[in-house]
Amino acid sequence: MKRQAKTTPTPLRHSSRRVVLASAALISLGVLSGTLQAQAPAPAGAAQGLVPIPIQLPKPMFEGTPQNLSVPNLQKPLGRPRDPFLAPAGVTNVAKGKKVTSSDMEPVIGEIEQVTDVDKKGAEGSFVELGPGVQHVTIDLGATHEVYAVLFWHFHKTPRVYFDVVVQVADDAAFKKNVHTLFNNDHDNTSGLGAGKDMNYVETAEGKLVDAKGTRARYVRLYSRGNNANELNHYVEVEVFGRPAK
Ligand SMILES: [Ca+2]
Ligand SMILES: [Ca+2]
Repeated sequence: MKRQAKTTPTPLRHSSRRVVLASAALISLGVLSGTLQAQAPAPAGAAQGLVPIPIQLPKPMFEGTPQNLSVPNLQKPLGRPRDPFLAPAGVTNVAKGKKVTSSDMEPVIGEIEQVTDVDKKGAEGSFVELGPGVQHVTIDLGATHEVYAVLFWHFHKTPRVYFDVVVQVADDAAFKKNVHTLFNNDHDNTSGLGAGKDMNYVETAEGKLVDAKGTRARYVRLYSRGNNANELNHYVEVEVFGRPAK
């Protein structure tokens, strides 16, 4: 009896240990494949006919991303280049050269057309400066598009955080019809567009990329409310990656 009692649980212990080891192996395989996927996402998306959108980044004006900015709810820098963003083949920057209107049509510096003029340089002369407080720019894509990503640079000459950034798309210029909010980091609803859960971020030459998930829209609007250096609002460029809706 004593021997049986002693030996019977032994195989159980072994087999449960094997299960634990097998699980650990599976978990590490999962982690490994996750890592591989992050480094080379094209093959994963290729099965669904997805390819990286053709992003061309401007020359960086500073190294790295400083973390000593005293801004609450600030997203940690990724510490490496952003992963390629996948969308259907043929998706391009459909905002290029498109008409832009703004809550401030008489900019302090520059012209409103600079928002979609393809110049993404961080230097003086390559950004438009809008007045203080809540301001927005609205891009008319000219027709309904499937929008996959909105990529924008407020300013990247020096590291800055722009406040209450909200990105919306709609069917009409007045933003009454079929309005979708794609990004909103106005957590306390200062701008009255609803409280958002997105984080503050530091502007860099990579720009801010917002996933638009193929939403159908004709108009794209971006709001901001000054930045950590001054009360003014700036835009270097806004790109909208999409294709005409069928
Ligand atoms: Ca520009
Ligand atoms: Ca706010």
